[in-house]
Amino acid sequence: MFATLKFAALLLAVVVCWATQDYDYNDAEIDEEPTLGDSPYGSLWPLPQKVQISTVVFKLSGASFHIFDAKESSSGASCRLLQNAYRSQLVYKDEYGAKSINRTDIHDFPRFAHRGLLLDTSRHFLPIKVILANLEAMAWNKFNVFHWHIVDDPSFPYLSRTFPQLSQHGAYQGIRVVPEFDTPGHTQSWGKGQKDLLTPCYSGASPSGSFGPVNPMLNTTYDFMSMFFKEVSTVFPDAYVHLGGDEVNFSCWKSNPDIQKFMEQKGFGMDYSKLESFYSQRLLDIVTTTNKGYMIWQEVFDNGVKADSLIHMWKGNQQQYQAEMMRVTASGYQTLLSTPWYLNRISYGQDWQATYKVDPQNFNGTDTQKKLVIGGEACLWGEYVDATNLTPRLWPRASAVGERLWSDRDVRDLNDAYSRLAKHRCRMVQRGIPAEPLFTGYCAHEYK
Ligand code: CP6
Repeated sequence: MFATLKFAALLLAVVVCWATQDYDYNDAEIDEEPTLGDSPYGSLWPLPQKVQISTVVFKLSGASFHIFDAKESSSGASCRLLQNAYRSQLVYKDEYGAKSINRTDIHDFPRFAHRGLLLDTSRHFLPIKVILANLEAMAWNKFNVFHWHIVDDPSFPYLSRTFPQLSQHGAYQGIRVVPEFDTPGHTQSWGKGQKDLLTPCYSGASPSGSFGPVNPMLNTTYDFMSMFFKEVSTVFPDAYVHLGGDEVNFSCWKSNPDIQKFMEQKGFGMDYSKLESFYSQRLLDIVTTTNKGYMIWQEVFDNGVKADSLIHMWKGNQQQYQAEMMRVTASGYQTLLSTPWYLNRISYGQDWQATYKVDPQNFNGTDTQKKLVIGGEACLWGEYVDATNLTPRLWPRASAVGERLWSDRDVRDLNDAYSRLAKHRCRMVQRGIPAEPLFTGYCAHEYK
């Protein structure tokens, strides 16, 4: 084992022994002033138990240079960690650019087995990213125990599966995660791993080999959904799941003779939206047993499903969605607006302005109805978006939705918003979010 360590540490030493650092600290409070000259150990940290860096330098040629594990080494070629260490650290360039290596002997092991660091996540919220970054830094400093002081007087961020109310009431507010599992349409990917879940489509009298929406006539479908949503309800702590329900294409159901028979039995006639509602109602009943609330796209309401749910608007032009919100709230349902906030749609110009002008409560209805509008969501659908363009397409356009959903309804002066948003966008850029520009110009931080 030490042979392995020895070799790994050798590689490290090779790198650090020539690395020079600028030291810059205030020595006013230090009694004994340390010498600020270079250590013979460069920047090695923590110092190995035994290290001998010789002055013997080997010049390497790419053609003849090979790395072998020590005879006693148990690592072998499969050890990723060492392989990476070899690549990054073994060879350095001298002042003339020649690849070089110092002969170095290191014998290393930890003095103590428990090398811990305590972090406190109760006094302040610590984003996961920050915790992870510090675990990484712990590894650089050879700490091996993260002592997580997770809860205390101020907050309870531990999510207990057994006592979820502890974190529901005791944690600081963060960002809720509402997962959407969209069915019965938009489910082609489910069919690959779950036999008989989707409806086989027919071409004339025989199956065509393609599949349509979830098969609503089989009991196995509902057994599957029961088990699936039971799991989902425990994985995602939020009180809501989004059940989708949009854009169900009836052509496959229509083509299938078994579905046709089922329609007859149920007395649905030729109205396939009744079949869709049959499915939705059973799914909603299943999810109710998991003690979750649910959100659904507006079609489920349009099809007359009766359920205590949150209706999510996404379709139509302004006049159409305003009329729909009037109907939905008149029926007593809570609603969320997304229709005018499809940020996946882009156009040449300052399209944030139209986004900004929207008022989700601007429809014909009583005060009681308006109160049922609990907010909205900006949507960035993914057909034309991946990691390369997501962030600039989203920001600062989503900021306009953010202000509309946060600020008073009277905050709607476009000139004022432009000036603040341009600066806000620069601030995001400065913080590492590549938000696109609103228009021509530059950020103050770019010419400082
Ligand atoms: N996927 C799913 C989508 C869309 C919807 N549902 C969608 C529809 C129209 C536009 C963008 C996205 N891609 N499952 C609608 C809710 Cl413009």
